[in-house]
Amino acid sequence: MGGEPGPVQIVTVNKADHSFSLDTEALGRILLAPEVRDKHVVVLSVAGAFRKGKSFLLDFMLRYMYRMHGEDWLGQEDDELTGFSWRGGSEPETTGIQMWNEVFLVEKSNGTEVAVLLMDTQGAFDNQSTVKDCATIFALSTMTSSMQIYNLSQNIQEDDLQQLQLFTEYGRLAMDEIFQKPFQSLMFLIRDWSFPYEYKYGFKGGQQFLDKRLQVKESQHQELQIVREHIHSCFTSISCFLLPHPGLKVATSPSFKGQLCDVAPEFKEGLRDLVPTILQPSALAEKEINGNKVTCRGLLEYFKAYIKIYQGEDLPHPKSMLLATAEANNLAAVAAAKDQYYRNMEKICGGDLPYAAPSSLEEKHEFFLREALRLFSSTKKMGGQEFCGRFQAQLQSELEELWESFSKHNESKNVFSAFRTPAVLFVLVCLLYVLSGLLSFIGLTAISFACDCVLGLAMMAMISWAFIRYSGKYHGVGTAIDQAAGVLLEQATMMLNKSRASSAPPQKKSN
Ligand SMILES: Nc1nc2c(ncn2[C@@H]2O[C@H](COP(=O)(O)OP(=O)(O)OP(=O)(O)O)[C@@H](O)[C@H]2O)c(=O)[nH]1
Ligand SMILES: [Mg+2]
Repeated sequence: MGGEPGPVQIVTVNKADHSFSLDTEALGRILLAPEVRDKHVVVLSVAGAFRKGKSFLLDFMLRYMYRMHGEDWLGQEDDELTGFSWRGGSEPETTGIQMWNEVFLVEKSNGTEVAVLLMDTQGAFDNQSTVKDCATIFALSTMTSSMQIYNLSQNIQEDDLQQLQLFTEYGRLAMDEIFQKPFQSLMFLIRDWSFPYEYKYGFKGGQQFLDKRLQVKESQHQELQIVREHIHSCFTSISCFLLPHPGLKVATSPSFKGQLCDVAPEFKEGLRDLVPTILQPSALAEKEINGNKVTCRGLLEYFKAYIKIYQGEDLPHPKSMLLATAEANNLAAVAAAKDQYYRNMEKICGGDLPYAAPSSLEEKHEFFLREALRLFSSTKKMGGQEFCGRFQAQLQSELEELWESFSKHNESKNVFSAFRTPAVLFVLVCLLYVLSGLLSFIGLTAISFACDCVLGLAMMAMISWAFIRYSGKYHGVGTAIDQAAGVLLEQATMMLNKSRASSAPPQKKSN
């Protein structure tokens, strides 16, 4: 592999436009090294809210991987803790997704060697990331890992489960072929567990606690049931570990560098239980996608494919709860108002009803439009004035569109307008016939012949028009004939109006 062991940034989040990029080359250097590329891969990832000790924990996992066979893998009392970068303070540290550049080859009890990768992720819900950023990081790391450690502080809150539901759903969207369950193992890791008298530290207490929290009961509200069922349906196995508080030095001291002497003994006990349980050879589960074990080489391809999906525009954008709810409220209000307008208009000029006078129809349209807008503004909606204003504008334009189609439909019911084209053509044929007769009578045979030709054309147009109306074919030609007849009629009425105006007696000028 070459180079110093250390974390490598494989996925970067662009702070300016919130886009994602995968460093294929860096990832390739890790995954395509000759000794590992064809080995089945085990990927452990830690994800969760920012500033909760994810990187800190991973560094103990690294210690275990490096000194697996040594008795005291946890290290010397005054060793500084190094590896994935971690620190105190309130500002976020890890960004995007990082991977340890050393792949650990571990022999399982059946003699096969697997490649173990450790992955650190950007903390969710910091002040710089959108919901989409957090969902993408979480989804990507869950999709590519064989064990996702969901790092939580103190308890499993309902909103933690809701976030998990949102993020896993976002992951599931990107995977098109899903047989069985889309993801593998999920481990809830509860930091600073403060109620060992209710549920003991470790896996056993964790499991009991988790069973209680994820229990689906008939008596529960459907919303709570759906979240739990969703989580159960996403992962093949779900576990939980309750980790004690590491002591005040770890949590609050700015000079703390990770020395074990400053770490509370029960936390160290917790690590001695947790880390080997998930990293010992027999516990390592290879990454599987659609039931097939994935090699390091394969994992690179999956990373490339998944990131491409998240870079594209096909997936819906996950939004904050308020924004999503406000949008749903407003859309529902738009739909209700539109529905009311539609039903009202249907009653006056719908499908089978006869032709209505355009002026009275327009009056009714204006009345119902006002009613619909009133319904929209009187419906209680979230999101504030400006946000709702956008939906009101959308409603208005949709109602205008509906009005246009209603008025066109009404127009088409007018018998006179339906027979306008053949009537115009028929009158034209008659006039030309008479004119041609007159012209040939006074000896202007050439002009009379021209008249006959136009007459022939008009007759052909008439026959074509009838055929098109009957067969429904050649729509374009039909429209052209209609338009030509329209123009003729317009010109003729204009000429008539003019001649009427010029023959009328001049009006008296008023003083
Ligand atoms: N209370 C408490 N603090 C811890 C625990 N483990 C580590 N810390 C402290 O939490 C702080 C943050 O640790 P990091 O490992 O950098 O946290 P992180 O979750 O990786 O943070 P981001 O990368 O910013 O998301 C450090 O000061 C650690 O000493 C723990 O179990 N409980
Ligand atoms: Mg971190």
